[in-house]
Amino acid sequence: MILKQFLNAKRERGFDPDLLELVQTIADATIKISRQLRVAVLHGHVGATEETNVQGEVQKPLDVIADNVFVAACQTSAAVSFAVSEEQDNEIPVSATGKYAVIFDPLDGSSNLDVNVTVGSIVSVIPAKAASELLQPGRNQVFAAYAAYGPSTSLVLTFGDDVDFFSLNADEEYELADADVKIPSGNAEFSINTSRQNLWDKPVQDYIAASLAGEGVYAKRYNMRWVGSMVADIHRIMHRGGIFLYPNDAEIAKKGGRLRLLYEANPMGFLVEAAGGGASTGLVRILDIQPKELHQRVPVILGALDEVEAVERRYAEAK
Ligand code: FBP
Ligand code: AFP
Repeated sequence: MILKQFLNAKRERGFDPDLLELVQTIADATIKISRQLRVAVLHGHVGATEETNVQGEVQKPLDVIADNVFVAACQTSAAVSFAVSEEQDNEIPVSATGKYAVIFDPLDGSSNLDVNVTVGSIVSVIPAKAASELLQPGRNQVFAAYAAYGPSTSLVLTFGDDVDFFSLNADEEYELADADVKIPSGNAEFSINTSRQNLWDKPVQDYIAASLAGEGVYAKRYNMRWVGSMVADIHRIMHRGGIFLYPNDAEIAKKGGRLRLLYEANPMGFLVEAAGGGASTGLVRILDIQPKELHQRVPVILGALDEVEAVERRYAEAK
């Protein structure tokens, strides 16, 4: 089944046709980005630009290209009220009659681009007609997705009910590869940047130490994986379980965390919860956080529910 047919079936089940059309537009934008990524080296689109974004991060040419693709896609849809991007300081007004805000990280993990390692796009859609409605808790999302640009291009999406995996076929159509995906339990594997170990909150240090000692949730010695692209790490966890952490630590605490709430933690949290997993800061459920600003950062702990709950228990015991 291709995406168009999948969305038609949703239409027959009463989903909002405007939202479904928007989802097709978002999917088409990710196909355009995957085409650009395929030839980026040949077109000299790797390396850095002279520009920095609102986060003070140096932009890669492909950050800018992917951002332009997403913004242009949003501008073709009358259903979109505002576009909010990691790469733009402020929201971009789109249509005065629009009813959905599209919030996105156009190219996640872009430090991987120069070395041809998986990167992604992350998208969140919330009902919002006015700029004053953009700061909503993640539980209000009506759609979230990521595209993983790796050996193949995957689109993983949810309307909050189930999670479905699509894969880009030879005709450049997204084809359903796996329906109603659930994060499996039992995979003794964690994903965390261990170079920050001395900085992590004590509950995270204790949790990882226990996992390495064979005293974690599954009582066996844990394996470690860190791609440096959240999309790639979460995509692996969606398939085979485990846990991803970008926790609070002594250095990033003053910023609130490393990853961004609106276009990284919320959409990934929405997908992971819909796949039966957990999404937490260690102290609170990510999807319940009331955002205060568009580019707010939060600690992020995502993955198999039993693992995420084990980290939360350590935070609760440390109080
Ligand atoms: P960007 O939004 O700047 O791409 O940063 C997000 C991210 O790349 C995540 O995808 C990834 O998990 C993390 O940063 C990697 O961080 P680190 O540089 O500490 O390995
Ligand atoms: P294979 O030969 O089974 O593919 O393993 C090689 C390899 O995946 C290599 O590419 C990695 O660096 C290494 O194994 C990872 O090993 P760990 O599973 O011990 O991290």
